[in-house]
Amino acid sequence: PTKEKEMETVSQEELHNVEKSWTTGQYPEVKENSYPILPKKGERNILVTSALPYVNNVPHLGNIIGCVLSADIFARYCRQRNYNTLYISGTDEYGTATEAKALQEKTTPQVICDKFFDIHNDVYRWFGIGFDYFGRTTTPEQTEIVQAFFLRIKSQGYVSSETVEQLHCESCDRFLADRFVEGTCPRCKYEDARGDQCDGCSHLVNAVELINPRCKMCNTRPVIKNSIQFFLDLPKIEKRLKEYSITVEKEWSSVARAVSKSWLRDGLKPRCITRDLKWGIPVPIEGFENKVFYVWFDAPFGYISITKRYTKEYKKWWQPLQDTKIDLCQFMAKDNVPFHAIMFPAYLLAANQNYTLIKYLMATEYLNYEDKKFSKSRGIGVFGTDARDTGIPADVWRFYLAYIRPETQDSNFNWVDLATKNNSELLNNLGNFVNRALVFSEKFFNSTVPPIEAEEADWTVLALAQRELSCYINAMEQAKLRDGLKYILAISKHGNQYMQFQQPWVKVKGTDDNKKRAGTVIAICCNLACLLSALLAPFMPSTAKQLRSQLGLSNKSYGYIPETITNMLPTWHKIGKPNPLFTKIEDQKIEMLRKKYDGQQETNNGISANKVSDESITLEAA
Ligand code: MET
Repeated sequence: PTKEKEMETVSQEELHNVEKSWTTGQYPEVKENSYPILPKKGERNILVTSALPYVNNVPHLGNIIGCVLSADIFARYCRQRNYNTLYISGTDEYGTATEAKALQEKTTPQVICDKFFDIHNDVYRWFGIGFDYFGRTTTPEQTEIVQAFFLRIKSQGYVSSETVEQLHCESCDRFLADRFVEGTCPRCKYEDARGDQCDGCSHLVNAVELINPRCKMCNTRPVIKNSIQFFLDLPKIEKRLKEYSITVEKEWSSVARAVSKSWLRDGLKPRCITRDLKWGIPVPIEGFENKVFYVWFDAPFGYISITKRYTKEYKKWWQPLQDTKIDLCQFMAKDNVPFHAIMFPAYLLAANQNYTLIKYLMATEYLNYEDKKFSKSRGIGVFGTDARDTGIPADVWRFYLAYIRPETQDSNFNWVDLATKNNSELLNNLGNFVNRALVFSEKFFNSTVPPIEAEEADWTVLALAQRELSCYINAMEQAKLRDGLKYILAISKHGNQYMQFQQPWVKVKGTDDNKKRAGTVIAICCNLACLLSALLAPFMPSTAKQLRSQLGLSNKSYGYIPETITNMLPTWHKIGKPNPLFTKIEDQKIEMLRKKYDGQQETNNGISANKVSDESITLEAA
């Protein structure tokens, strides 16, 4: 319960409960996973995905916290709770954006995909994202699954065909996807409107209505031609979609629920799922040889095909036996919600083959950068490998991004705030607490955990920690990661206050009884440090590893995340060598970094900046 916490008092019941769990509770190990990770009957099985990033963009901090990092923190939490957890993601490689990028760089889409796949992979690796598998959509598995799904959905009566008007460039001999055509906006007469949206009045544009349309590649005037396309009959599936939605949406993040509700309220219309493009999955129907599937038809199946690349037993996750329950948890930014709340479930329901449907849709709002929008072309914001170049450790980035995660509204990245949070929360609060606990054990008790004879003050700090722990679990189960992190910091704050009040460094020099008291206090603090190492691990895995090695714990696991506080370190447990976990970030450094990424600099990492690759990220979604 996230109820407001009373001032630092605890009830008799809380004291009693924590004493009981401390003295009788068992502390389990985290089970070791062996390949392949598969769901099991009667256990909690969690399939975690993050939206598959478009391959033509270099991800920025907002993309990272919106998708792969949030999903990673959640998946790590699940693993430390001993849930069977599989975390997959990969790059989304088809579609016009890739084709446009290839044209611009005068190369083939495949070359673009290979190059950007490596960039994504590098960036995520550096951020410590622990995918069980990071794949891509340009695989034979993807083609096979998408084509088979299409045929199946068609055979179930959910696909129709219709003739649509499209712009065709005679000189390039191709139909022009929206982003390949420009012209005058029919509404505001702005001359450089794109085929999907006008930058002059920011209204959506229908490409065939542009005045004086011109092909972006050769500048000639395209003609209107008819073309036949396949449509998904969403109205036909609407009722089933609504029934399903009602059962799951309660648990979705608020923005996800709002978007899904408004789509269903407005009523669904048939959606075109094929395109006259070259770069995509071919439509396996006679007469449609020159068409491919729309990228938002193929992309969601990437989750399935990437799981198939991971294990040939992928159906155990996607078409589980009746008695095996799978919780599919999908992470994304809000612009992706319609495709996961409506489209993907519609495809799966239309197939009528008991596919695993989304259970938790964890969408975030947007992250701004110093009150502006991230823009690769204008050099605003931290992109790709920039974070690594700052010299700030990946874990500190992870911490700060989780701290400002746009969970309930858009949020803002701010350099000064990053330094403040690092210096106050990590260094002075958390780092200071665990370091003092360990240094006192080293200095006064020969690096061991002394025996505990707990009194009311000790039970009280444990009861306070228990309160935060319960809130932490509750928040994390709902992927409220930002809250989860704050409960961790609250535990170390209680720890610091307790230590400050008990002054073990004074008591250790007093009478025998005083010495015993000091021992108890230090042992309690070491135990809290141990608890903190487990709770922190999803957010800051390498810091947690260091802390666990300083605590003298094997680095095989990050530690089980318990629901109730137990004694985790036996009496006389030998700890390792204490070392500060965090370093101060100085003002000058922050000032330098703030200047460097505020749009004044040249684009800096060798990836040519351009309009198509960033400002139009959401266009495919339109
Ligand atoms: N590529 C999409 C995006 O980056 C997400 C696809 S998820 C199946 O918005």
